[in-house]
Amino acid sequence: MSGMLNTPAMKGFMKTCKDGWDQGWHERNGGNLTYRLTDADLEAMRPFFYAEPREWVSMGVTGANLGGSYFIATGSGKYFRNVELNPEDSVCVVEINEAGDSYRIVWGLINGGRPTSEFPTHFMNHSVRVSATGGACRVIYHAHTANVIALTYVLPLTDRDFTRALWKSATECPVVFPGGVGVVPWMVPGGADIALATCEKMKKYEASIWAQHGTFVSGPDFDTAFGLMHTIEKAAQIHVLALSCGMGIRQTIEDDDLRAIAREFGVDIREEFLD
Ligand code: 2HA
Ligand code: ZN
Repeated sequence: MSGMLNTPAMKGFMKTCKDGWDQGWHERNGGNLTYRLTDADLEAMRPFFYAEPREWVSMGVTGANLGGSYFIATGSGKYFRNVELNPEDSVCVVEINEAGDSYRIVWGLINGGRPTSEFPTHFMNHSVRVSATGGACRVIYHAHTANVIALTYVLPLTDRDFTRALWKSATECPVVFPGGVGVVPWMVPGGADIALATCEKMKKYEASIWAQHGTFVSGPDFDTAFGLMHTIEKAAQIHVLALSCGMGIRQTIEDDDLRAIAREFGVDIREEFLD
């Protein structure tokens, strides 16, 4: 087991869970994380897979471009707090069948259980992001970010309104997410509807806000995905703090300032969101 836990992918996965817990984003069993293995990850991990994988489980969704891939996933009902303390009980590695419509557990969840309740959502969004990024996307991360959630009670629930509020809340934001963020209206978690609605947004954006629920981000590696989550949540916190002063917004980063940042840093800011 210790060999498995020393593989770079598993170390990165456990660190990300701990970092998210330390941020206060994962009360109880809140949030979920999945990572698509590289060939090198698979080679390093395969010796530790169980001799007998569990049975195939149909996902009810298909990601043809992910047939034959492997993921590390947090377990349904498992706590981020416990991932580092008891990884073999808290997370699993799953193999996807060639058709891309079923998984089976090849390691982890030793006391039983299934991958995260949001696994179909993660899986479909991996499929979308793998297409959108030419194969670069490997991480999908969902967290219960309090300040982002708070803003979904007071800002209009549009991609444009949220993106502009976040971009203008901290100077680095347009550099970190020049493409902006999508907003998914309140929906029942864990179901096909929220999966499909999120996929529509993630065709266009690296990150989406789930109204009254949290944030959903993607990225090529753990640091980039976590950094995106952290940057969005910190921007939301600054906006909440500024509004909480109760004196309105007196001055902000203007649209031409955003254009100037994008020019200076060589990023392609989503011009349709600028006035
Ligand atoms: O409990 O966060 O969205 C896991 C979740 C579901
Ligand atoms: Zn959630």
